[in-house]
Amino acid sequence: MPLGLLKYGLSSKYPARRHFPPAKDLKRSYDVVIIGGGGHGLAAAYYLARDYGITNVAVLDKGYLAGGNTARNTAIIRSNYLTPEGVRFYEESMRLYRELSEEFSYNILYSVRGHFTLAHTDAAMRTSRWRAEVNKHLGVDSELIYPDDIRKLCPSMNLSDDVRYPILGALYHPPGAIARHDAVAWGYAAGAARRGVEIHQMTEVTGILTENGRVKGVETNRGTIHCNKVLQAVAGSSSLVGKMAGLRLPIRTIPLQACVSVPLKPFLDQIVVSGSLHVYVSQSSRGELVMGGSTDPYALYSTRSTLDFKESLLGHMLELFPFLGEVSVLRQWAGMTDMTPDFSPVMGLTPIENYYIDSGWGTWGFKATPICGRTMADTVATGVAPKLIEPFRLSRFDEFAQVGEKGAASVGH
Ligand code: PYC
Repeated sequence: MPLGLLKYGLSSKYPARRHFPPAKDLKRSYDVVIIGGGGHGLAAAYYLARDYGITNVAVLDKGYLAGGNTARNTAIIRSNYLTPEGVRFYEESMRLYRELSEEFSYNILYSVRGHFTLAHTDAAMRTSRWRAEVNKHLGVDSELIYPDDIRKLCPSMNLSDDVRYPILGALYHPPGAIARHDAVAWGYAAGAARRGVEIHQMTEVTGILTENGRVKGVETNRGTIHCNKVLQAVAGSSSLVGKMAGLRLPIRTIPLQACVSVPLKPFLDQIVVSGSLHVYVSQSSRGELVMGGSTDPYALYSTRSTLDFKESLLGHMLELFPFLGEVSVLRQWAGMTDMTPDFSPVMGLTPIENYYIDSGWGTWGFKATPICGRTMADTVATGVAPKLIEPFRLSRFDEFAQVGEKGAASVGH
């Protein structure tokens, strides 16, 4: 061990820098309780403190900070959605993402890569063209390109016709990016904590207290907390927590698995998605291939890894990159995705007064982190959902006003 490091470790003059203040005792009341210490909950706490000066806030998490879907996603950021509502929303999220490293003074490793959604069928070409037109109309950089263009941008991809599903074209989205997911959560957590927000890990909400249709507090494994307002931001457990408040949400929870390879020399700049082959992949700055495919074929509250998933994903990976045959998988894991019938989130007010919801993130919650934080903070502070998230209101399912976004999924379903 280098002597300097040893001296640093043993010296009381150079205490290690803390990212977060030490945990405080849980108080008996707060202005706002946020259930869920993942990216979305932490971002909402950050913007509540920064933009509204609301700092008497407790963020509660039943596990450790950002250890749920924030830790388990594949960190893809894009705004090439299908519906105008989705495109506007994710485009604003990307704008905020680009400023985050500077805003936090903390590098979130935002890396612009370009994003391909490959089309292997005429139907997929039609959807790509449709998405490209909606994107361009709203100022988002996206276009339909053909195999010769793909070859120039990504020479390592197998574009031969001699495969099961030849590539006919792709929706190309140059601003598509990746970022370090835990740095995003830590940046928000540190910024919120610095402003006075309390973050309580290992604090599980076991009940929601309501009176006359209004939220009054939460029960936890560490006692009762009274509060004026509650925001639920618990991807993977939305229906379970919603049920404690008496809400029946239109959500099914389905596992989504992913894996990484051992580190390889850089060969893949872009993010590549193929709906027909059930693959998405990018190469991290460490050289690992970060890969995923389809959701599991059943609803389940589980984060187990399966051989089925790995076998089918890697078979499909080899169709795109046959030279990877000898590469080993380093890690595999799963998250739980809360799917809505229209593949759009559920955000905003609920029938319970002062109880707000950020849920239904399905397979695309990470890229929405900054804009969810901003808009949910606005909603909690003012009691009114901003226009940008109006289309995602819970009541749309009673009003036949769904926002059908399945055509923009990267993940097979
Ligand atoms: O929405 O881009 C996406 C995505 C990729 C992997 C999971 N979701």
